[in-house]
Amino acid sequence: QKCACFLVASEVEQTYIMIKPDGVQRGLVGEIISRFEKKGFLLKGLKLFQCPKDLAQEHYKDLKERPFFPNLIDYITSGPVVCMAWEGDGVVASARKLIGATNPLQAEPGTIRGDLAVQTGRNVVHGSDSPDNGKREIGLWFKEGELAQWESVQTPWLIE
Ligand code: IDP
Ligand code: MG
Repeated sequence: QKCACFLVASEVEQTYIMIKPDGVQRGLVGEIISRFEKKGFLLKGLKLFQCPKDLAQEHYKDLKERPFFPNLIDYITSGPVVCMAWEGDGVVASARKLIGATNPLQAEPGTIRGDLAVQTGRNVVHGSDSPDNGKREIGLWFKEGELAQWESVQTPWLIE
């Protein structure tokens, strides 16, 4: 059996989900991963990682003119994050719904931010906002060989 571990450009939609340092420090890693697992998406990549400043700046480059940008970079690099790649049809938009609004006070109960956070500047989790950004961000945060190629035994019970 060949090792089937590549960083492949999958045909299936993928999103980059990241548990931010506050989520790690607050012991919410299991809870947050569990929401995506239970929903039925496929976990393709997962690691605990201390983000360097230049990567945080690249990831959030569209926000670099915003007044909160320096604080955002300090926040994201303040401790380890959990990097994940999740796959499935419609995963980008669905993950954004599971995560909830940027401001946790406006996020609906039942969403991750709605249930687990109170401030925009400490909103525990990131999710890509488009399939193109999903690809871009997975390419930024994961190296070749870090994504797994596998099939879940649950798939026939999730997808008809
Ligand atoms: P998103 O994470 O819901 O996609 P974006 O607008 O893309 O929201 O902002 C990226 C991240 O920047 C937010 O999740 C939050 O951590 C931070 N952020 C956005 N707006 C503010 C703000 O007004 N004050 C502090 N931090 C902010
Ligand atoms: Mg965003």
